[in-house]
Amino acid sequence: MTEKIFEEAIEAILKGDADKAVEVAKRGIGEGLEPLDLMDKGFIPGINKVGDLFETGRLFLPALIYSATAMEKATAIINAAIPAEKGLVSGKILIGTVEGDVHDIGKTIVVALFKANGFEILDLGRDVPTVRFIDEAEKFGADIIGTSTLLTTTMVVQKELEQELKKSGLRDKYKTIVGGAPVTQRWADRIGADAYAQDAGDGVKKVKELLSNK
Ligand code: B1M
Repeated sequence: MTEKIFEEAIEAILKGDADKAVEVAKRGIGEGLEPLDLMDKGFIPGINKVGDLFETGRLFLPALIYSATAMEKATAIINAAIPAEKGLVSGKILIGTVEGDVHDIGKTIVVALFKANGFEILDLGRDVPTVRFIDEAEKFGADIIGTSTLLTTTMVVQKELEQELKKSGLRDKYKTIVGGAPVTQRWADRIGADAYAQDAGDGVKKVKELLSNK
């Protein structure tokens, strides 16, 4: 039963069928599935398959866009259903996808889970210039600046943020966390970020650690 709904989610994303993706997301939540389970075992494997087909030239940009739209709509339903956690920790997190990159599906899942854990979030969206991360962090009074990137070509912008923070004498004022499919712990260490998270759940764990060491 549960396996079937995961398969339906995968298929809806592969077909780029937004109506079906929305219907499956609503049905799954309605049947009491854990929102993040439905995401991790259904919709994410679906969009990953789409990415693989795109990379190997078996699926083209228009189809990728249909699948992405279906994924965005399903993600909005799932994010809204993530339950608030108990034992909340306080902290202000500024987050966005770096300049040059419009991928934001994963980042919005991270934002939803951060919110569910009681953090105060300012989401700057996608394609965010480095200088804006810093200006907004100052205005918001952020504790943590989080950046997401999905393109190997824009990973360097995460490094640019570290450099700009240092240049402006603000590096010690904030903790930084980096994420996104091509990002690794090794990359985080190399650029001097304070933390790396591989998914939304890991992100919550890492920001809690960062805040307790602040
Ligand atoms: Co694009 N795309 N895309 N794409 N796309 C990738 C990333 C790609 C790997 C596909 C491929 O070729 N296999 C490839 C990049 C190759 C590379 O860099 N080496 C690629 C490309 C090439 C492109 C374009 C250049 C295509 C073109 O125009 N020719 C273009 C880029 C435009 C630009 O940004 N300037 C493009 C466009 C698009 C769409 C707009 C169609 C759409 C995005 C829609 C949107 O985001 N609103 C899209 C999509 C959907 C994908 C794939 C298929 C799926 C991405 C996704 O949503 N994954 C992707 C292939 C792939 O990644 N398998 C691909 C699901 C999501 C839940 O996972 O984002 O990894 P993810 O987030 C995870 C973790 O990474 C982590 O937690 C999340 C939840 O678990 N995480 C964080 C993420 N951010 C975090 C931040 C944190 C902590 C954890 O703290 C701050």
